[in-house]
Amino acid sequence: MSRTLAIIKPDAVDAGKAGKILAHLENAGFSVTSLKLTVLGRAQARAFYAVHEGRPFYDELVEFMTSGPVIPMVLEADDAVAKLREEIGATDPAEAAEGTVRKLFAESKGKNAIHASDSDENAANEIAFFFSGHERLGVW
Ligand code: FUP
Repeated sequence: MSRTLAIIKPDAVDAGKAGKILAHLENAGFSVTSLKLTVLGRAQARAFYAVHEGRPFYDELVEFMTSGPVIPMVLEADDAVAKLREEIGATDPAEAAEGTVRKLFAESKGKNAIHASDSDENAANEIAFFFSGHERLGVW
């Protein structure tokens, strides 16, 4: 078993799709081991996406990710990082495979419903970014 971080993004939360996305992920075989609803501040969003700083979509991405509540969660499964990347589909929903979260629930490449960590190292850092101490199941 391993863990990864997912974030249901503001477009999906605002559209009332969070429950359906959560059910989709549970049906796909993930266990939710931490979860919260929160709002990202500007500095937090900039730091979370620091790897994209300087790219043309960066400011819009930060603006979008701070535009409303997000739902970060820790998901556990065998090979969780790769499994979740497969379940969410391509960044642009127009290119995402049938049955993936982005194909089913995303609006556009920018407003694409869900984030998923792309490596075990990033998963560990991103989990620590959102959840600390007793918020991380198995840590207390
Ligand atoms: P992904 O790992 O699929 O979430 O995609 P990236 O890490 O490449 O990009 C992070 C986020 O930046 C995407 F979810 C949406 C946004 N983005 C754009 O808006 N336009 C782009 O061309 C690329 C990414």
